[in-house]
Amino acid sequence: MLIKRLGLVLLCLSLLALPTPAGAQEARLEFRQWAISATATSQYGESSWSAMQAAGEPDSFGCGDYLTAWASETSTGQDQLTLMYAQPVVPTGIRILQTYNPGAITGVELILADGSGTVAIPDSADPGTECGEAWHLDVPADIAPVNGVILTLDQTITGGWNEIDAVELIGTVAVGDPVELWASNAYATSQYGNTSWSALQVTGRADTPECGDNRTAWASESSTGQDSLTALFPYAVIASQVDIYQTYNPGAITGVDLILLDGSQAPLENSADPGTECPGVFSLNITEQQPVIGIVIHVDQTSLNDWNEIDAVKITGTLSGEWLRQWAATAEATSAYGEVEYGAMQATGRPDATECGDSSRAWASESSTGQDQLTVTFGTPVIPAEVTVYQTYAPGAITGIEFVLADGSGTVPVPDSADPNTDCPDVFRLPVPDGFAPVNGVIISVDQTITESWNEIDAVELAGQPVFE
Ligand SMILES: [Ca+2]
Ligand SMILES: [Ca+2]
Ligand SMILES: [Ca+2]
Repeated sequence: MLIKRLGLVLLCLSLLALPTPAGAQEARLEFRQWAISATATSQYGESSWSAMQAAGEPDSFGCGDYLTAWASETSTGQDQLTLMYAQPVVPTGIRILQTYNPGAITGVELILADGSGTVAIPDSADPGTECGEAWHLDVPADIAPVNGVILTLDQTITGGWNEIDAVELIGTVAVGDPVELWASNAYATSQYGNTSWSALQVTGRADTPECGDNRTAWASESSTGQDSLTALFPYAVIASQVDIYQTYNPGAITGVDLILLDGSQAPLENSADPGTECPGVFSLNITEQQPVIGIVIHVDQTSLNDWNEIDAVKITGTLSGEWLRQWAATAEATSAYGEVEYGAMQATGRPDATECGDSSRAWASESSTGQDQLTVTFGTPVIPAEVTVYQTYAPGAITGIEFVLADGSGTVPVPDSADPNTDCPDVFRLPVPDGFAPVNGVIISVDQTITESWNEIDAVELAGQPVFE
């Protein structure tokens, strides 16, 4: 017995002493982000068409001269647009959204996060992107972490303003790396509206700079409500701090729970708001060294008699690598009502048609009584734990959900995955039983002879344990 134990100890010691095997990759996860700031050698306006219009998520849909995109001072300018990002990543790609006269970008550079300079991407002139479409530029492997992108434009080529709406930096972050994450999904026991003041207003970066009643923050249905707001993060984090951005009547938060990997909730001690300024950030330190996937904020507005509005939630810590949630990256369908509007691609990305109603930003099939399938795929394969389908018109037609196996070997149905709910809008949350192999796609079957109307789908989210290559 003693010899066996000694052997085990020796084995452990020798394992510790072993160098990392050649070719072994550290566990890395894809990380996508929009710029947090932007500057340019010139801009058409201080606010409209300014460089900052190229920061943040896309907000100029289609092709045209939009004041929500950056434009240089002159239509034939030779200019540079520089975008900065919060999270340093090992880059894998850049997505550039141009809304007017594409064709002037002559080169793209990346800014190294350690401040040591820039790296030019070879062959990075615009290959001829259609106006209003995204240009995905692959980045050579083995570039050090970057946190900025520089676009060089020569608009003597286009003879017109090459307007840029948004630039997404795609890269990877290693498990154990420090991260700051904003909530990527949220729901609440009640909300004042389906779009304005909805729980989804808590997702993304803080965007409500002033104290006041603002539709870009979550508010409960009643000004005296006792409610809880659940904010979910895109990755599991070994958290050190949670920040709750409050923009109206702080003081109603009675407690905060952490959501752990198994979905259980752990109350944080001393997590009632002691009195944050308005606007203000209520920061909570976290000492538990375990992965956190979300938080639940409890508010009691009875004594306040007014809405305690919450704008955003941020978590700080290190990437744990045990959980992620992601919106669909690509989509196709057996039919669609339009190629772009109502097209399958309208079901990708985060929800953007949250009001109940017929929206061209959601997928709709060709016929209102069609039996159709929508197939969406995701960037990172996961062992699935939860699927969420955002429906914005005539819910009730989803008859079942299947997974697409990541190894390409086929599809597997999810048991009891019909959504007979006809509330509109409907967020269909489907917990997935254990035991599935890694998946990277979801197939949603609809039978609209049930609803006799278009069961429009705005967004699809897949959550689970990521699988590393
Ligand atoms: Ca923009
Ligand atoms: Ca907000
Ligand atoms: Ca959509």
